[in-house]
Amino acid sequence: AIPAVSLHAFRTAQRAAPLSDFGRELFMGLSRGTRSVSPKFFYDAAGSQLFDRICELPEYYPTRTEMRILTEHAAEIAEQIGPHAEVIEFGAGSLTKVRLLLDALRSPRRYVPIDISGEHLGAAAQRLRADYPQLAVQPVVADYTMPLVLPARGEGLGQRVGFFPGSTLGNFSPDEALAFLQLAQRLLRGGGLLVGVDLVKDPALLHAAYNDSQGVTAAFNLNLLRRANRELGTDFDLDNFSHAAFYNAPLRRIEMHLVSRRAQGVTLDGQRFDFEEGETIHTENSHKFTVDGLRALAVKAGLRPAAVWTDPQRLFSVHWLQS
Ligand code: AVI
Repeated sequence: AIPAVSLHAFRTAQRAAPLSDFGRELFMGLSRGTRSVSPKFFYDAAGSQLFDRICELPEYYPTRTEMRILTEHAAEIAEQIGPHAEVIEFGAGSLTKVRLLLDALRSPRRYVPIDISGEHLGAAAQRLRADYPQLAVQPVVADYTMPLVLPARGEGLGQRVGFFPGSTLGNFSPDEALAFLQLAQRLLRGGGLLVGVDLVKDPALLHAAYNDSQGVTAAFNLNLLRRANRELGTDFDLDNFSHAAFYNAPLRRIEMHLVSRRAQGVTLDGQRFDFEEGETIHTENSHKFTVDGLRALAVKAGLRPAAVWTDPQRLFSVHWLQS
């Protein structure tokens, strides 16, 4: 058992400890008139598991649809990319998706997953090495929205291919999306970017995808408060906030919010933040694109749209943008 005195010292030290990135960003986000926090903080261990469950939900069509596109058009994608490719994945998310790409390509030589979490990366790399013994797997721990250094090119490598599936691009603001594409353009010169983005569609389908009947998306959204309570010592009462997701048609995006169900106060780092009933914390934007809109954005970033694949219902799109 921990003696009471050291427990007290631990708590005091914890209170005095400087806030983490999450703490700082939440503090600033709660201090603004319109309260918000970046969706990047959804993905602690529990949040990542909830996101994996979202991808399996009957209403959440993007994952399934993108995987079908990658499978059905594997030969054409491989044709565009050519042999001996070097695949750079932005965010070491779904090994399932990169496997589809690696299986489609002719003798890919190197796979470089970039992710901010080294822990996640190491395990992912190990599993892939076991299954693709001919592939050099060289993870890079970095924030891929910042300029970064990739392993030197070396002999015998084909095109350098960026892989950015899942419509993660849609979680950026339009300015951030452009900045990311510009960064990718510089990094991938002589090769290209294979990017998957969700398409504008019947709002009812979008609404269902972000308000699933099992409540997994609601749990994913609320987990942000659970994480804050655990990591930052906040006192959010999870029963007093609810999940809200709706399509903002003029801005072509799903917005996710956490809505205060009544007037209440929450404390972070010694500061009290008051909420009125109905006041929200804006937790995510998920932008939806048209095929032409994405291609125009790519051109603005200096990329050349070379091919696009969609499903028959045009729910989702995968673009090959040459650099
Ligand atoms: C990761 N990202 C593309 C997902 C999306 O659809 O915007 C995150 C998500 N949010 C709610 N459901 C899924």
